[in-house]
Amino acid sequence: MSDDPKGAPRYMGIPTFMRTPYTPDGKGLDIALAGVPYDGGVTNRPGARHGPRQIRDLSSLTRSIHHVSKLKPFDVARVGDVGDVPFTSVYDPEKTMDEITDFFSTIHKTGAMPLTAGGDHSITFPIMRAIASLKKPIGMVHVDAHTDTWGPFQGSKFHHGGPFRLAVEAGILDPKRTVQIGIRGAQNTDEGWNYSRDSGMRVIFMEEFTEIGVQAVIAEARRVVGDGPTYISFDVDGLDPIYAPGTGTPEIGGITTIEAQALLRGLGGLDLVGADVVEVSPPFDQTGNTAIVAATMMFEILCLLAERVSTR
Ligand SMILES: [Mn+2]
Repeated sequence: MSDDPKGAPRYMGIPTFMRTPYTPDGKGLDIALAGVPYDGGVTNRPGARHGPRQIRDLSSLTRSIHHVSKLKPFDVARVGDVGDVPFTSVYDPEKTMDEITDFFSTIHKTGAMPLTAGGDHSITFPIMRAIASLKKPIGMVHVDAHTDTWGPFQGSKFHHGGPFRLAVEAGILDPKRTVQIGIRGAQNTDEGWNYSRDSGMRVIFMEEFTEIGVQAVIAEARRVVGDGPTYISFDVDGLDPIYAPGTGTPEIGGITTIEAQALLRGLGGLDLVGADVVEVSPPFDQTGNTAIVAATMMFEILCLLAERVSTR
């Protein structure tokens, strides 16, 4: 929302994402800010179901002019908050996934691009189902500590460690146009790392990130995704937990916030089709800083999407 200095103070009113108008049908929007309050897919510490509400609250700090590009995203694109996926079956993961796909299909049909706040990372597969097709599989820039390409766990494939294996198996995510950035941390098996590598994904472990630096990572990400349709999925656990402690499965030795901002700013001009920021868990976010970080990364991504809208 335009930050009119004569307008109401930013802390007032009912919180929507970045103080944009609540637009539940998505009609007339270029960019739809959405919430998916679901954490039934976590393998360890829960709480990400409370992410959208907390990010909405803290995103009231958002202002209207990007300080580097000087872009005014709310002036060049129509941006609104389409609300949360209205769940009816949160105890049934498969039905929950279908409800997420239905919600984003409705938005996709209006022509709006979704920018989503999670929720745990299991929500990205059903979002991709809504905006990608077998005819046009999408590529992805994926920031995360984990590849999220693991197989079934505890009898279910719909957990937050597996969305991108599901998307590849469904034929809607092109692994050869997928780059995973910031990967690190010990695992109990190596099958997820192996799946990423063997399917053709470009995996940039944190050690390589540190070695080559953010500008080389940007160049490599752009080379991998090319000029085809591309999704950005940003897991806050890709960041070092000193910047984003409020998350379910933190891993030390991660990306800094300024590196992540530089990385996102380096993705301008790609054929972006949507994005999400996931895994903010407010119960582990005592200061609210993780939600501020997530809202700020959403603003960085919003500027990319708005630039894309303004040039198409
Ligand atoms: Mn993840």
